[in-house]
Amino acid sequence: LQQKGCVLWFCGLSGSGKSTIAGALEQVLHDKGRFVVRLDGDNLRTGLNNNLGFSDEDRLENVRRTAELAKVLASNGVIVLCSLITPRGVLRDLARGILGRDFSEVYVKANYATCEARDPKGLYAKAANGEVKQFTGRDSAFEEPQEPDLVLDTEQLSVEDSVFEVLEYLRAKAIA
Ligand code: GGZ
Repeated sequence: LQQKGCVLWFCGLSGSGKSTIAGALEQVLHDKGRFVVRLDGDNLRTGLNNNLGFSDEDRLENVRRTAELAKVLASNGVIVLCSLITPRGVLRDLARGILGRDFSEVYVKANYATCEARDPKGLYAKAANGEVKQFTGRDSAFEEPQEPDLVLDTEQLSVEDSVFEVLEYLRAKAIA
């Protein structure tokens, strides 16, 4: 019997913890015997989406392609963990429209100052001195999700706490 697929769509600022949480969650779900695929914005931008930048148009196409790919995977029983900034309501609505019932919006919440202090890749420093343009939360808008299915406040929660929250959510939805 094929298990039910789904898409957990992690949105939030660069450095908010999307990829870290998705990585830890992948381990746990894998250990439970589930087939998990991660689609990470930053990674996809080196291949499938390597012709896209950070304009509004390109971000839309980035989200569209990723959602279409996630749809194929989820329909094959995969739990798909997408981590893309997805900075605007229209982008999240686009993904939800493509994925329908399989889609869950998970807001990985940390504010700009927190992410700037973490700055794991040095991008906030580069944005501050103009080396990175159209930087989300600085030159390019980040609209807070209004009705996410789940919020993970990474200023308060550890990675393990966030993973636990997602597992509870999946259990409630009878997915894992
Ligand atoms: C935002 C940028 C930018 C700009 C490069 N703005 O934290 P990261 O480094 O590893 O992941 C970020 C990634 C954002 O790509 P997404 O595909 O997730 O974005 S979107 O959903 O908006 O299409 C960041 C890096 O790329 N990065 N330049 N200007 N993030």
